[in-house]
Amino acid sequence: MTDTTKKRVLSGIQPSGNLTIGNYLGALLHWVEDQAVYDNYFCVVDLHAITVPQDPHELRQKTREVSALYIAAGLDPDTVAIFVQSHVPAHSELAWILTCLSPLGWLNRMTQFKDKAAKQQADSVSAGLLNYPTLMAADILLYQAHGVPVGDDQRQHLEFTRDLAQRFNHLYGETFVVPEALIPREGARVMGLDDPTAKMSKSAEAEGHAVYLLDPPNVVKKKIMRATTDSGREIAFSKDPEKAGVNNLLTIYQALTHGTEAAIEAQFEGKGYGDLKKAVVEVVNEALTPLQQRYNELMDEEGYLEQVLATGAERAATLAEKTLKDVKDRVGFLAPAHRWPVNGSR
Ligand code: AQP
Repeated sequence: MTDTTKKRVLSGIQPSGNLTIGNYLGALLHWVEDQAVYDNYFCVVDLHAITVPQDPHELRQKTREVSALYIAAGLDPDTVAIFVQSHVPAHSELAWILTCLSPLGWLNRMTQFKDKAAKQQADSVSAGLLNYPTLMAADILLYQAHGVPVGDDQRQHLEFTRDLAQRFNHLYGETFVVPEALIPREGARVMGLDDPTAKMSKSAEAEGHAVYLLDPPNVVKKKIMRATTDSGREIAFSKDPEKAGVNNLLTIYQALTHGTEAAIEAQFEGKGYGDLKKAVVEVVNEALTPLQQRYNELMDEEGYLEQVLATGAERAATLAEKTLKDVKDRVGFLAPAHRWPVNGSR
């Protein structure tokens, strides 16, 4: 049931690869920690995933995997709506309407588009990749979400969503809640272990780049112990690009232990980078072991995930359809007089 006494949040993750501890620390962990505070809607954004090429079999498999990881991480499916984006057609419908209101200049400025487009041949970049932020705006605005808990890399897309909501409200009258980005203080930008100047990303292919949520403890250990650091000795939070590797390890440690910067620096005073890495391995495995256990149990329970996703989509669609109906009315679409006959019966 929708809880009208609480502020609403919506967020999602693309089933475009193996979820990383970046996705966990920047997003999922905070969804779980704050789920009692909000009225929660969390989707697996498969429509977003196809903005770059995906293997169909793998996409289906990853969609189940990411859904199960939401629950394994601690989201309670009895109170939180967990659903697959493409199961609620209103996302695509509102996205088209908003596409027609999105200035090309705004879309062309998005750094994620520029980064992802640069990794592909110019003539194979899809219009979907350019329109990614419009679809994301539709996801959020459909649910009249007050807050969107995301990592720092999504800040610009949130600004875009706010601008678009204000534009629509200005043109057609107050329709959408203008949402706030809820970016965590700790873990908002986890960097690659192999290259701490680049964001940790599930679609990056280099070995040792990311710790995945389903990595076994020995793999976690190997990846973290090999993380790039520098030739110095000082263990301190720092914005110096030379110290980005150590800063990244400290960031991961802080996001999982919630200590202050000063307390963590004091804890590692006089110790070496090897000690820091061992401590990070320990806290990461402490978080991942129970999550993986629950994940395996869920995947063994036949039909459970499907039932959670069906209930979640039903709950989401009720809310989404209401907003979409209002939007269609405001832009001037003629309301259908009746529903099309089902099964060919007239
Ligand atoms: N490195 C990160 N640090 C903190 N937060 C992160 N997020 C992603 N990477 C980091 C947050 O995870 C959520 C889901 O992201 P997404 O799957 O929708 O897309 P993304 O931001 O593009 O994440 P990836 O892992 O880099 O995916 P690919 O490689 O498929 O593009 C978001 O809240 C994001 O901020």
